[in-house]
Amino acid sequence: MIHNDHPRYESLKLREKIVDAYKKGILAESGMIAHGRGEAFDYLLGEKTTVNSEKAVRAAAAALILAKNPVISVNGNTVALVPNEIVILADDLDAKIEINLFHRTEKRVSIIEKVMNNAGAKNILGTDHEEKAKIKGLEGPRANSSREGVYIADVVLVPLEDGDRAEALLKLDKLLITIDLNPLSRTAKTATITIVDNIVRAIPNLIQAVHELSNVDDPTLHQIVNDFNNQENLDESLKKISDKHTGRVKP
Ligand code: PTJ
Repeated sequence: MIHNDHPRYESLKLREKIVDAYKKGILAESGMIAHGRGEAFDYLLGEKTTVNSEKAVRAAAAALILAKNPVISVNGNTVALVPNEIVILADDLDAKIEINLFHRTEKRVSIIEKVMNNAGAKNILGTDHEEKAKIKGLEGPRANSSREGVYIADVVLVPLEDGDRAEALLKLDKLLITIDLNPLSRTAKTATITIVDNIVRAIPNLIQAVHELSNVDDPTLHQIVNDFNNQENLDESLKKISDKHTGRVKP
């Protein structure tokens, strides 16, 4: 039991969720390691949403609203931390949710499907009772995508993704949005829009931004997407880390 006056309360609560998700079979073993890496970057970023993340969230929301076929691809870590929020975001955008696992087993897919259904998802794609289409340039189980989902999507939100799949999806001319606390990761550098923030803050911020931009006209939304420069945004995130820890700016 963690007391809420503990200075690392929020971080410890997330750890608890991650361990619990591992015990329930949602999370891959290496999902815990991935979480630890994210945690380290979150610490360096001050465990708060930065201005850069806000900019990326706005661009991501605009791209998702403009999308004809938006898909949210989920893995174990995403489902461990924000299952309900993913369902809200998908409903607001009329987007599909697809399971795509790096460490895929039939058992994990079915557990994750149940968790998402309990969170209110109506039609989960990427399960084992569905015909798949292969993503060019990828090998292994991650290469299989749902014919109704990622395969035909124009905009894909893939939080905590690995670099290979991000590159393969981008080569298929999809607009790729990721959420990754590590601004140096291959995925962060590859994606069209990278939100450098913890997924537990990024998804609620995205839900809010989608609401705020829902009545904005298409040319303005296109402008928001076009004005966003991912490399510049990542550079600013890195600068924020170094400035923060060399005392150049106040936290
Ligand atoms: O559930 P599976 O089988 O699909 O496996 C998922 C993992 C995450 C294990 C797999 O995709 C993997 O190994 O990912 P990587 O290559 O470790 O990348 C995960 C990235 O997510 C790292 O750059 C972390 O910094 C980042 N990350 C971890 N936790 C969070 C995060 N970013 C945002 N919010 C987090 N909570």
